[in-house]
Amino acid sequence: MTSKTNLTINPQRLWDALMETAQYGATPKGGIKRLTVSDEDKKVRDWFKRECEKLGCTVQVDEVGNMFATRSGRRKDVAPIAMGSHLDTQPTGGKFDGVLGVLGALEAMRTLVDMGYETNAPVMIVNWTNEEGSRFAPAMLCSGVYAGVFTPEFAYSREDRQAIKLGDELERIGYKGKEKAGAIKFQAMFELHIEQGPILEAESKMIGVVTGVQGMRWYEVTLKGQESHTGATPMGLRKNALLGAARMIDAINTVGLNHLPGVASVGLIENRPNSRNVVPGEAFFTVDLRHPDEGVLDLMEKEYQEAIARIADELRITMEEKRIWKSPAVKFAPELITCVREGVKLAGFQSRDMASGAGHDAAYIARVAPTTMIFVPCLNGISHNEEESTTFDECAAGAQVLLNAVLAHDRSQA
Ligand code: HGY
Ligand code: MN
Ligand code: MN
Repeated sequence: MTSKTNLTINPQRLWDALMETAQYGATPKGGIKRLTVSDEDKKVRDWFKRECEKLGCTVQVDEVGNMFATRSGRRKDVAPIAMGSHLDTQPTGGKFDGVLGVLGALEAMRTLVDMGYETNAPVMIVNWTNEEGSRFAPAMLCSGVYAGVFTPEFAYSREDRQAIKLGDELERIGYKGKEKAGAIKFQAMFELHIEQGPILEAESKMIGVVTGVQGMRWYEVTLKGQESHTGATPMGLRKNALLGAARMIDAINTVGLNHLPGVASVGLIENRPNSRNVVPGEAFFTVDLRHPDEGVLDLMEKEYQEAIARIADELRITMEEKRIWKSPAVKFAPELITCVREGVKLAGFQSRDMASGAGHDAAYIARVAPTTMIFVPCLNGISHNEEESTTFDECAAGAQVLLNAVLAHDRSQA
């Protein structure tokens, strides 16, 4: 067994794994549509399980489908050091969001095995179920179950827009495991992820040393007006739900502009009956508010709720609004951030500290174990887009720093 401290990952093998798994849910535009617990997700989970077992890892699955692949270390009496992220994607997702974190961890594990390197603590890779929250809201749902934020029953009950339940889908694809959520322990978690924003690229930095995640809140709004004939209903007598949604969407955008660097977005909208010559009687849309400061988020929430109530009143439509998710701002573990800094230095990359604009499983895991993240750039900061692109060298840099950081933490615990 060697005990060198600067093991080198295999960049080509990592790239090949990224391209090989991109076939599961590949889209004509070069992205990935691998919605959580879909058939495509099952295929990539099966692939991931096989690859980890080939390395001699034990693979466990918990009751909400979270996957844990563990390689033993010298010590049997200490909890593993984990590297985790997610394999599910947005409907028009890219090849790297989440995937780089899981496959970068696999590459780190493959390197340890290749080099016959025995760590002090066991090392683990985690694939968290339903990070995206696109098919089943909210996001980071099953790392949230692991962290005790949601119950397994709540997760099972979540329905997609076709009223299919997450619990039934987990059963159907064979990933409703027998381990209790939260029962499989680890002493720390590092998450490698693409930045999904433009900062690292703009500053020509290879690595983001992530210090925390901003606060995030999701809401659902249902508007009810009156369906009527577009030709025979005078403008002044209409109760137009879609017009209400349009004005509210603009008002929500203004809330974001009034609280920079906060953000406010509407991403999903449904219009009923969606017929070209019917004044829309009903509209449904989702709201996503984020800011690093919880106090400002409270203000944004109040302003948005007041604005939509005023608009509903003006247009004589009814409005139902509810918050379905609140993930408070999170700070990561200083001792793990130090390991990332060591990992960056050993690898010889330029880096900068930054908070994460996007949500990640690490935000919930930080509640139950020391956690931190490592970012690499993505082209033009574009993500949640089939054109999402991170280079061969950037992927390799991230995986190398991930391995270095894990080994630095392992040595600090020895
Ligand atoms: O919404 C998010 O920030 C994450 O991509 N699920
Ligand atoms: Mn992600
Ligand atoms: Mn994402």
